[in-house]
Amino acid sequence: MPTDAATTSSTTTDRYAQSAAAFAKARVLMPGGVSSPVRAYQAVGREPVTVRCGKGAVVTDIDGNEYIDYVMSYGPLILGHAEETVVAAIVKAAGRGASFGMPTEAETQLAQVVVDAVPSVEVVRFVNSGTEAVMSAIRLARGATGKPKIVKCTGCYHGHSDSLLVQAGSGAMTLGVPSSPGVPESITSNTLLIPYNDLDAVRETFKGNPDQIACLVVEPIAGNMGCIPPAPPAPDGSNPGYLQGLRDICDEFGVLLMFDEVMTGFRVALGGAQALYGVTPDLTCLGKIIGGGLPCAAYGGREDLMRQMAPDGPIYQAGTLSGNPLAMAAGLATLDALQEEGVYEQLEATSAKLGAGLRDSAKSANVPVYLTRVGSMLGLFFSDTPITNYEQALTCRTDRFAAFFNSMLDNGIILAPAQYEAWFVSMAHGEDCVQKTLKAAEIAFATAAAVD
Ligand code: KE4
Repeated sequence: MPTDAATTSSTTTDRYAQSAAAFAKARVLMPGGVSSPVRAYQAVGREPVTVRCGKGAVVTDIDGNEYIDYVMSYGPLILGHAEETVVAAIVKAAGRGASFGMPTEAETQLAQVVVDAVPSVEVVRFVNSGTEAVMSAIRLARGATGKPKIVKCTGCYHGHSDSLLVQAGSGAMTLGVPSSPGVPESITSNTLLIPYNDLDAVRETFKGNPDQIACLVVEPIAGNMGCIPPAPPAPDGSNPGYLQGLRDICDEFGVLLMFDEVMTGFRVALGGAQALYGVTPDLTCLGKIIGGGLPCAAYGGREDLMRQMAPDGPIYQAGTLSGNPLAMAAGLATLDALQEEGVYEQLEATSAKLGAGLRDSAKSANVPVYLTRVGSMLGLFFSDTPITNYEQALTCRTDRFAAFFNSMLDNGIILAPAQYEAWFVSMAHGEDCVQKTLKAAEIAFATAAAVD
């Protein structure tokens, strides 16, 4: 288990010597030394650790430091690192061949699991990343409706395809490039932006663009500006809640509703956020967990829409490694495990204890935080006011987050290195992990509180 850095004798720089050397090499060969920007730790003012291995809830860096991990690869590893049944399934599949470019039964088996679990999905297509899933689903929505415009929420992140890299969350928000250079105005002019959790803005945008909008794409639980749940129904019934409100307004204006459940799919419930909140979109994008840590994502939904994808229909999308046997095997093993009795209850119990402990610890340290949680997805905002959208998220004390992050890392807890990411709890996180995390958090909140 993680060493308690507070008691280690070596200095922190010694503790990370191998990672520092490895990162220096990586930076020579790769932009920022990383394969995805957020991993470069620029938002927390230090160099990243380089990981050697992971097992269960713990990752070990190349200096031998162990960390309880709440990144969990940004969501896929809901069973924990190197889970035995997933590893065995991958090894067995690899022995039969890694890729064929021909149909395999594993694709049909995983498709059946997805169709059975996710309420909106009647037909599904596998791709290799969440970016690809959302990009393809947007093409389908535009092709099926003949309308050019799409609507997205500021702060939501739907991957890095051109149409969607507009006021995007996650790494784009962290690095201050929510709308990236290199994306032509001719493309982004068809992307309309609205604030998250604001139904009036949806209605106004739809009214202002009659018969122009193919779909509205949304993270049903925003997980890329921290974790921001959808606004609940008003107690007096005056407002049906954000997600049901989106469903109603999309129906009123004939706009397709697309849930990007790349992060929430199989995370917050077996059927994702749409099952949890009882709101069914027309199209759904999935990723992360359905690949069990290997590259796999999917888009699916109403059969009348999905049948318009080639080769059934004319809308084109393809991929050499789509539905590859290794990812199918890892995904099947993962989703099989998630169908066991009591899995989501265990995730809920562990996450609730962690969330309550963090809230209490921050209060004891007199550092204002706004903590959110939906199942095993948590958000910890360094803010003294509630955070319900992108504009509010931007007011967070990212300096205090950085201090908190660095103290947690030095004390054996590794988080996503950005205020605008979520925490992920897995089946491998037990009581011992929670207690060690809360012990480290006491120190980290005190450190954050000292940042004026
Ligand atoms: P990928 O292309 O990274 O597989 O998926 C893009 C994507 C789409 N939709 C949602 C809701 C997502 O959260 C993501 C990716 N999430 C980020 C984490 N916030 C990936 C981490 C990274 O980019 O390194």
